[in-house]
Amino acid sequence: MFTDKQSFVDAFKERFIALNGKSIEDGTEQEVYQTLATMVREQAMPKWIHTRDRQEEKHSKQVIYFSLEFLLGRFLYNNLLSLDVLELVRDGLQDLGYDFTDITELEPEPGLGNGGLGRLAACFLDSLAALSLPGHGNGIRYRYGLFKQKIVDGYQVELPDNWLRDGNMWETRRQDKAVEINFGGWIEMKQIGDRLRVVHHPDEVVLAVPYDMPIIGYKNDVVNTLRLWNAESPLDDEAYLEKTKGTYKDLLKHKQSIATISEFLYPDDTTYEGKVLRLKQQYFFVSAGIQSMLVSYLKRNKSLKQLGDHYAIHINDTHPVVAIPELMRILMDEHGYGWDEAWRITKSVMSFTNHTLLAEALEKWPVEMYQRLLPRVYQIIEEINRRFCRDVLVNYPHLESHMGEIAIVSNEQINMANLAVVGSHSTNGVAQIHTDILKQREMRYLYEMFPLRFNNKTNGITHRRWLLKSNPGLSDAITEAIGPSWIEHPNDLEKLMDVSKDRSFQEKVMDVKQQNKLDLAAYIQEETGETVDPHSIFDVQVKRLHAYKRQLLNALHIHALYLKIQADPTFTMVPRTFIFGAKAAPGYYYAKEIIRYINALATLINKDKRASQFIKVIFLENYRVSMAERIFPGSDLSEQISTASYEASGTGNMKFMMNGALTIGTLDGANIEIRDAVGDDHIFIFGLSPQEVMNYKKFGGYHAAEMYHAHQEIKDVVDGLVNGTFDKVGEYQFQSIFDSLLVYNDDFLVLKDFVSYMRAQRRVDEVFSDQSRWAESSIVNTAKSGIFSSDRTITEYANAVWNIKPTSVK
Ligand code: 4GP
Repeated sequence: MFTDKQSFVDAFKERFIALNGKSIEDGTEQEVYQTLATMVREQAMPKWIHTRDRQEEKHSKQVIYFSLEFLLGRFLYNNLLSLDVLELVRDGLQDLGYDFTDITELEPEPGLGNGGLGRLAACFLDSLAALSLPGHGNGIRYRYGLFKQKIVDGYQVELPDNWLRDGNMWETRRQDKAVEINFGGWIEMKQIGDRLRVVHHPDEVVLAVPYDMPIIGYKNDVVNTLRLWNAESPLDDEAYLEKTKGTYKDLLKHKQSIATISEFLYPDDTTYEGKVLRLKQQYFFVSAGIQSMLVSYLKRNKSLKQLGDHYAIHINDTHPVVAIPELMRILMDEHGYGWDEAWRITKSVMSFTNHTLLAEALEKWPVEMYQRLLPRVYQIIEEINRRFCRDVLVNYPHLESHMGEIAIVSNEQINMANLAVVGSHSTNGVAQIHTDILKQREMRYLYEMFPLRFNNKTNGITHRRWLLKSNPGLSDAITEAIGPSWIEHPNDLEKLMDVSKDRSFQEKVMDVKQQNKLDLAAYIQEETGETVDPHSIFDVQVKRLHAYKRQLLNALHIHALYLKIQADPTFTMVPRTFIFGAKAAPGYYYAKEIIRYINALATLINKDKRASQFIKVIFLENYRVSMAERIFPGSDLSEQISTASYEASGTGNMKFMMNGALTIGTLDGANIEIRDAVGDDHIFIFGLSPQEVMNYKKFGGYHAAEMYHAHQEIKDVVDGLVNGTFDKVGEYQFQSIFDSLLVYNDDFLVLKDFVSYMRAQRRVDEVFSDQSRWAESSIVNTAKSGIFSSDRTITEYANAVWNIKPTSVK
């Protein structure tokens, strides 16, 4: 244990020798990182055990957050912060001759998620621990996280992310807690004693071995657990050969086939592929998570009747929905409960969040695949469906004609979202508008049947990582102005409203922003070799690349500015640096073409002497959590420009806002709530409303070609995609983008919103030219961002969905 700088330095030297067998003078930075992480772990271990003991002792109800994705980012810095030893470690390392930042950046980044949904899960774990709530994560220990992105001649190239190569300092393998998972095979009804029992004879058994990671609460001694499962062979090698009478080659094949279950995170956040393997992954971590939950529950309780008073399972999107029939199976087949009792218990435990309305992401599984891979689970799904349909016919006969839409099994497919609603006690959307659309459109009939199950929980972000850690300059300025209470009570940021018009505070905030922009400019230089003007507006769009998020609209605006600069020798504007970061799913051709377009614009413009005086375009490759931490603090303008009604919530929008960037955005997702919080004067809203978009989608009436012919500016940029403009810089044309707009009638209404977007951008220029006005808006954004802390979101889930209470461990 270390409590001050000197005790840390002494302990460090000792540990370094013990771990590395050499003195610190001969050490590498990697060894320094590993020694430090080991020491931090040791500091957390007793608290980890203590937290578990206290939670058990107090019979605290626990929530387990089941998620196929946890986009965690690095731990070291946050762990030091939470353990309240950050300063002394930083100073101690300096005394030892090491740069703290260099050391923390050696930590491999667990990118075990695609985007919003996975990052939200990570923020939730942070808030659960910070609020002393008994809440843990359950997921997969992917050997490879989300791919690493390289841009080669404008094209995205994917490389594997071998994040475990040098080991993961935060995990503990818990072999003793391994459980078996059964796949395939056949089902038999067997008389055992006086009961007829279902017996499953699987044809593949996989061992799920948990690796636990401590989730350390902010200065409260709480340490919760993220349990990630690794797939392994249940038999040791000799036993396998003995049992199967196979050869060594068979053994290797068998091991490889099992290992693939926890090998890769699927690099797609809107579609599913590699179907069987993906289904295996889902069942694998869900069954393992439920089994291990029941093992610890049954240590202290005999009956499972009150399971719902002790545990909640949260189903993060449709991926873990198989938890519902799996818990039913265990309750009935392994513990002998009857259907009704098992159903009551299951519903009391389960709750579900939907994260997107995109049809391709609302999973439907072929019946045949389920039957083959999970024969018993499928039987249960079929029975749930049968009872549900009967209920509809008896109690809601007018819904009979909609049966295909609301049934759990229809058209030879299992509708996982329907199963989730029917088999849980709570379904929520992630922003008010998204929940409203779920209720009124997407799930209107289920809503009619179960109105009380539906509720909204607007997303949030952890202000500890996204402000306190990533923006120390602004954090200090805030604390100086209003005191430190905001760190524990983020709503106190509101106190900044009192100083939003104060000139000296405005200057302070703008100085901090300028310094952050200089840092970001230096990072851009390092990453891309481009020099950017730190006094230009840093206009940033960072998020997954998807047509509905409309990076294209942003790119067309840049293209239009370029054409204006070319055409008008007297043209002038407030200089802008357009910054992008985005990964496209490897199989998503169109998204990759947009990346190529942005990079082609960058080549065209950045090389052009005159144009680059006004605008520059930067595409930062391999956008990830650690990069995001460097970008948000240095951003002026946050691009949240999805087609209204398509973005469920967004969370990047909240991170920008908290860091004092102003939003240019559509009335979509949580942008609406951001607008409501800051007021119209402090945000740039443009474009169609959600209702207008939904009307176009439902009734038609939008003709992209009309926009093209009516506005010369639109015609010029759209033509620019294919008229040889990019030949100048050796790039190919962008025919598929051109076609998406004009031949396929612009699904995401990019051209429809173009003029309004251009106008909003000119308003941005105007406001930015008045630095005091901009500063005030920036302060208002930070001041109003407290409600977007995930502490607020988690408190709402804890009270209204999970019914869990803080358990102090001090
Ligand atoms: C995302 C949504 O697209 C985003 O709007 C939301 O903020 C986030 O979930 C968290 O709720 N969805 C996904 C996905 O990442 O894979 O569906």
